[in-house]
Amino acid sequence: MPHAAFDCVIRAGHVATAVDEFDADIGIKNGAIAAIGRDLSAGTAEIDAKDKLVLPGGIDAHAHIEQLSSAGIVNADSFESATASAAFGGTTTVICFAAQHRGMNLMTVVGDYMALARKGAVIDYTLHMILTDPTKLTLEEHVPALVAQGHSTLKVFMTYDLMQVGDEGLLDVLLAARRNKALVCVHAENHGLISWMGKKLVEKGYTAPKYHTVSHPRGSEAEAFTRLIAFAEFIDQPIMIFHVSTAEGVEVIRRARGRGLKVFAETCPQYLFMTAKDLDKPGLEGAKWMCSPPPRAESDQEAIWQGLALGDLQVVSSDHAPYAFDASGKLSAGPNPNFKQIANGLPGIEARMPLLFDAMVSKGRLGLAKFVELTATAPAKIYNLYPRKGSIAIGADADLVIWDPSRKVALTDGMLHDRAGYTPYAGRTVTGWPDTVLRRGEVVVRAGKLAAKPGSGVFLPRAGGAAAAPLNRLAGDMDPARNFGARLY
Ligand code: DUC
Ligand code: ZN
Ligand code: ZN
Repeated sequence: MPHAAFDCVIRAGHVATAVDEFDADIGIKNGAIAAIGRDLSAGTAEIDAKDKLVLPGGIDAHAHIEQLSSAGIVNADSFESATASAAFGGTTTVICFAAQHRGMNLMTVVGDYMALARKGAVIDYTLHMILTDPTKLTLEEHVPALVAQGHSTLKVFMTYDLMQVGDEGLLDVLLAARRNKALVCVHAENHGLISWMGKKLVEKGYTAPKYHTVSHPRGSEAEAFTRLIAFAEFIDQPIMIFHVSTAEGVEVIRRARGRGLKVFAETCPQYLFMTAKDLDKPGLEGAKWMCSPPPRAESDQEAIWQGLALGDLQVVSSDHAPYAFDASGKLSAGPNPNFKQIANGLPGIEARMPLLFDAMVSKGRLGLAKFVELTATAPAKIYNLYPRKGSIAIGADADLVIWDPSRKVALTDGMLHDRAGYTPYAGRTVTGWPDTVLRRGEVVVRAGKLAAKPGSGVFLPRAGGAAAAPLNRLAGDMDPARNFGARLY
């Protein structure tokens, strides 16, 4: 019997990319897309996608997995549970973190997270390296060595007592990134404002989870974005601003991009679908909706949607950071914590794509092509995974989601596959859900069952790529031609 031309054919689906939609069969060979056409010859396996959409597997570019927090607690998920949860939600690539805490050796940290991922991941992965201790050793020896191994994003915090790097540390990291052609991702909020407000609120007895939102004044975001962008322009280093939550923040980014700066920006479902009012619950219940920055107002949601529509923001990631509602997570400081003692973060790796599909396609905001762009193609391009990931094209990895656009799913606590034990979206019904998910041509989810083995995900080494390339618009004080010859790069 002659060999089939394809290992698998996905037949008669409605294929969508960030630019096109068409009815076609997709032929898969050796984990990659080998043919897109009508009436392709038979594959060894066949998947009927009639009345379904065929979409690129999602890329979640911001997820905290098995990560140790500065307070010493670990996220509820293992690599296995987080990536399985991702796959059930239609995500086939994740960018998670290797988190250096102060005093830690970055080489060891990255090695440790890589070992965890290698053991557990069921989808493909790559890392952002969190730097909280940007010493000379870290920046001049470890960062170059790790970038050469394919770890080409550095992440820094401008807030959190034990994580923030301060203005000089931020400049040091921006400069190291420029030297190594890496991108810098930033959690940008004004530390002093948040720290001061947190203390004042607790001092006066305002300790419930809802006061977490008040302790992160909205202006702390625009101020930090403005300072960060000034520093990035000064060093001539591209940046990605994580989890934009306010209208003013969007405005600052729009102005910077209008001046031609390489400022990329991300938001998350919590800033599109939740508001500060979600934290206003009896007792400690509001802790389940606590994340930083906090959810804001409906007017911010609208401004963020507009920012996505106009391209000021390019990516929607989950910022998955699950903590169980018990002593292992949200209540780790005891049964009666004030909001400052409660871990920040929400589960979201599985709900990200369905929530966005429901809003963008089923309810019609921005449409199917933009959904694909925000959830897969744009993160692939910015993080230099494209064209291997993020689209449906000949030669690309066969990371494909066969999506049922009409399936209605009521979200409830416990129905998702992460280990938080709750979803902040419980009570919502979404229309559209992933049916079958393939990663490099292998079925990883089918009929509600996981079919992939732990450790079957692979590491995706990345260089910085086009997004991380500087503009070569040197600030006068950094330009030897204009600073009396001082060479600072
Ligand atoms: N905020 C962060 O900065 N990281 C993880 C989760 C969160 O809410
Ligand atoms: Zn953050
Ligand atoms: Zn985060």
